[in-house]
Amino acid sequence: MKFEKICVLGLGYIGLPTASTFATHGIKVVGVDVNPHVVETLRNGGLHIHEPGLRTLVRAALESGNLVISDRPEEADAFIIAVPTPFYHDRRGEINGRPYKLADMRAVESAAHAIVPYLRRGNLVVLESTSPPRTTVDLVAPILETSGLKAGADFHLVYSPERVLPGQILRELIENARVIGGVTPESAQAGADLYACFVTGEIRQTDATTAEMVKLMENTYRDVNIAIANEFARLAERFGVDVWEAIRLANLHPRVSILNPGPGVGGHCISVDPWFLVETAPDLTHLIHTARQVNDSQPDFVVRLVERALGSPAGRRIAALGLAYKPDVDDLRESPAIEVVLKLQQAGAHVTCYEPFKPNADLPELTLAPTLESALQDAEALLLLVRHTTFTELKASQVATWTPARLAIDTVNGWKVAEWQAAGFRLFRLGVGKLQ
Ligand code: SAJ
Repeated sequence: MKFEKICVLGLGYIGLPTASTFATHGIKVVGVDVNPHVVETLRNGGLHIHEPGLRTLVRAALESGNLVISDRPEEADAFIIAVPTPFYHDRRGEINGRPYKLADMRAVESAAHAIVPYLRRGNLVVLESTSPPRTTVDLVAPILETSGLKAGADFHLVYSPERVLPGQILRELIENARVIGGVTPESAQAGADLYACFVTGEIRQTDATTAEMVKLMENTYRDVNIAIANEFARLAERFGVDVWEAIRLANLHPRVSILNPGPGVGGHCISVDPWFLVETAPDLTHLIHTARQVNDSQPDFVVRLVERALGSPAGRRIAALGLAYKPDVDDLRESPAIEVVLKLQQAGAHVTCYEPFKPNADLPELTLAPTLESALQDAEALLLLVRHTTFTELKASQVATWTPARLAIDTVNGWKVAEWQAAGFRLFRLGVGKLQ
């Protein structure tokens, strides 16, 4: 199938890079967002999100004339839905007394409804948003079929998950393998034809529900792997073992690859997607549910670590280093670091935070310092929460000149014990649990 014009609904972390990449590969793209601020910002040459290389890409797409920004769809050969699928904050399911989160699919529903007036025979519709299994066939197809056209017969319908890593989106969008799940083999072929326009990774065709499962399995596998690393960290502290050393040694085994413990799992993917499986089959997802609970409780574990290192946090002055959900990104969504800080504040600590990627973040509940030096100047203890390169490359001897603190609590194995000891610091590390 040939594509001259497509419409991308949702211009966030996935939709905007996707729309821009199609545009720079010669396809006319209408990028649609329902948020007037997003439309306005992009039309004025601005950017509402941060991702390395994105500014240049969006500019090239707009300047080529192939990308236009709009608040509503238009007739096109293909429609791509790339809207958020968060979970409800005010609604919960429950199984055997254990609560679980519920997916909020309203943005997908309204994007599908928005396509209906423009849907024509022979069109392709792609859902990219991470969704519970069967969403394409049970939720999206029936909405699109209110047009009078039948999915798989009159128009093609596929699910194709995005799998890009924040921080490396532009490269991974092109190079990663792409899974295309069609409601019919012909739909899958149409989807494969579309992405072949820029994807250099392998393109594999399957059915829509398998493609949905694949996406959820990938992120769930990672969540469970991190949960076991976090549980290993707790065990290591109990047994007087250094978990980082133990994991390094275990990973020498050719069939073992344990991920890293830390202050918890954040972001809008790994901490969200496993719930889509729990919600749709709560009776079959005991392990997945438990892994989520382990990772969600990790900020509490860090607070207890701080208490063991410092005594009661009440009245203590702590400098928290890093607020992003993971290293070397500016994204603060669902960040465990922020949760740790809020919990310490609730326990009475005075926490000054420094986030190098967003020193002026709009976080009214937190105290943010504009520079690292100012965050450290009155601190009694340093608390490393994110393994940003700027933090791991700090010279301990230099830090010692900026702060009266001589205690450093490291939750991400970012600092070398010998170097910090030589600079006069004692280190208290997560997964070790004693002064070093
Ligand atoms: N984390 C750990 N320990 C680790 C690795 C990560 O605690 O060893 C934490 C991070 O600090 C962060 C969270 O997990 O808080 C998630 O970070 P991440 O880098 O594992 O993943 P995301 O959420 O940035 O991106 C994931 C990726 N999925 C997989 O690697 C299977 C990405 O490819 C997906 O496209 C993305 O989710 C998504 O959009 O679904």
